[in-house]
Amino acid sequence: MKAFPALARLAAALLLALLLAAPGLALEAAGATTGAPGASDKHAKAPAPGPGSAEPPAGSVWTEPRTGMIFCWVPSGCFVMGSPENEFGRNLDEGPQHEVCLAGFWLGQTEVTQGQWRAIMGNNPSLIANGADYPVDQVSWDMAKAYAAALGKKTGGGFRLPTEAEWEYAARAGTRTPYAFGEAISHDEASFEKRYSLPAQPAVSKRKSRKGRRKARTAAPKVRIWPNMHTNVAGSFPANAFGLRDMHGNVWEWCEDVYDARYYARSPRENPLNDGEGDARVLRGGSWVTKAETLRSANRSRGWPDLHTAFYGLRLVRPAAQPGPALPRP
Ligand SMILES: [Ca+2]
Ligand SMILES: [Ca+2]
Repeated sequence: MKAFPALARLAAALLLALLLAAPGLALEAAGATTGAPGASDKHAKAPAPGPGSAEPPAGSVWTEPRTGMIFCWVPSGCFVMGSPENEFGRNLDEGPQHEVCLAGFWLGQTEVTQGQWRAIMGNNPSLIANGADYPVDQVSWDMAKAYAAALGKKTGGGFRLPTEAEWEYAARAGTRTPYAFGEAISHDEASFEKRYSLPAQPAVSKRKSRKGRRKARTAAPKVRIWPNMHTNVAGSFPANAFGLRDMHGNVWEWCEDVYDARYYARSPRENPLNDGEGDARVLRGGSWVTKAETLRSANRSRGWPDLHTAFYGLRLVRPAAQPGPALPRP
């Protein structure tokens, strides 16, 4: 220490005093030497395709030979998932908005049709059984999973439901507006808000007066038929920038994820999939009977896995031969 020059000792003392006087500077200095984790990859690109597996060109399509099901290539990329707080019809579970990056995948151009369902399962569960080209309805999440597995078994390919993030990325197709077609959606662009009425059920409350109960019992059902109760032929409406049709409306589409209203606050940036605790599964895109705001790209809904209604259908993913979400085996 005796050899340590006085000038250097003075400089070291001055530097120490400076660091103590300015804790922010000390923190920054520490960060600069250790490297804050995650800071350097903040603006990284989407997960790169595996070695030697170049992505198909944008706009590529592939047809599954047995069912004729057409798949559109959805290229790798990043997007902002969720909706801004001022979006009309927004629910709290659409936030916080966060960046998500996905590996590319093939996604059904349309919802699975009744003909495509029958070709693999030998039946048609649809309530609105208007023809082979209409989307299959009355499909539960369990049934959708079984269809994906059966198609894979019969054709030797792997098929699955989209993750919730894949679904929203595909629905947006590069847009940040509520719909892929802009700020609003019209009946020339999607199947929604069709009116139907169930026969009126006498709803008698125990708290009602005797007169009220008698009136309810004798009231004639207001509507005996379900007017306009139908889906549209799959693919009737314009495609989005990825070539996909009916992401907005027609039938709700099941996703793989367990529904969790708070998932966005903790979901990973790359290829998120909520396979955690919970029973309800995610439904996306609204249906032929729901309001325009339910069709928004960011809207999230849910259903029990065995619930099947005339509003629920599906669309399939054919995984690319490259790293993607680790999904449970069917
Ligand atoms: Ca749909
Ligand atoms: Ca919702």
